[in-house]
Amino acid sequence: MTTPASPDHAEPWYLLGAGNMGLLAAHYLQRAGFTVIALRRDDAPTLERTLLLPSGGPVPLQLLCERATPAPTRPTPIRRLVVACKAPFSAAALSGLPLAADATVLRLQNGLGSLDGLLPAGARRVEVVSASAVKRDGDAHRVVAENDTWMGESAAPGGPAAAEPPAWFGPLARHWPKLHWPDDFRHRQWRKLVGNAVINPLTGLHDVANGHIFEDPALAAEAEQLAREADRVLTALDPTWPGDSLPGVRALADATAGNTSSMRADMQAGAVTEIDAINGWLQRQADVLGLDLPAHRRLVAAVKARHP
Ligand code: KPL
Repeated sequence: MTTPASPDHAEPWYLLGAGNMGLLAAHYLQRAGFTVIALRRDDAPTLERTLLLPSGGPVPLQLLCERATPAPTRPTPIRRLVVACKAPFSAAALSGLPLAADATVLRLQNGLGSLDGLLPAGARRVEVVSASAVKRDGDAHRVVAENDTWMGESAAPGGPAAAEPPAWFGPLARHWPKLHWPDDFRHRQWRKLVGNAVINPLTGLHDVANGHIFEDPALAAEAEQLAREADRVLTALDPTWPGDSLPGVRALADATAGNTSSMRADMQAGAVTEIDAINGWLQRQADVLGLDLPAHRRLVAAVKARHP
């Protein structure tokens, strides 16, 4: 079911990164009546994928591809862009892209800061935090869980409250299950960040499922130190940060106990990891604040030593 086109639907969304989460976002955008154009390196006319939704059978997903799309459907410069590639590929993926000076960019990636310095000064960056889970299943992409997704523009700590949602948000939220624009977006984003900063490198380095961390006393102690260090930085950045991340991290590890974290999967595949956008972001904030994060420092070094 799609929504009839309105003037706001005339502007297509371009998609950078047609992986699990990028395809899910493209599916919801299409359901809401938006045209989605995939940015690909090849000359294929369309991108054909299959989504397996929890609520039903296979859903064919067909996206136009940029190089094969005629100019009236493919306006340039690009005014709306979803960035769903892995964080470390952002700079290469965005390089040379004709982005409008006031483009809207939806960032659907783990970690923080991966688009810093890469967008035009007037771009509107909307950050996305999702608890949904999508996995490759043979040739298809299985949506394991359609959980809450939050969008927002993180105001600087101590700055004004986050802005009102853009006009396209309402139509999209009618077709993207459990999509929210919360007032406390930054804290939600940070909670996800801390979860990733504890679970991802520990599961990657020890090659264990998420639930194993709190079953192993040594890993649980490491997790506690990582959460404490993250809280120290985040509280220094924003005194309203509750500073009690460990129970949330534990709940996330329990809720995803059988999962292979994205960093474990990357390390198993010998692929570049998102450590710089996750623990590295915390470390960079700590450096500016003059704080030391020994547990994060050790983990960043250990992950990079295995997969430079
Ligand atoms: O987001 C995740 C990831 O693996 O990147 C978690 C929540 C840890 C689930 O595996």
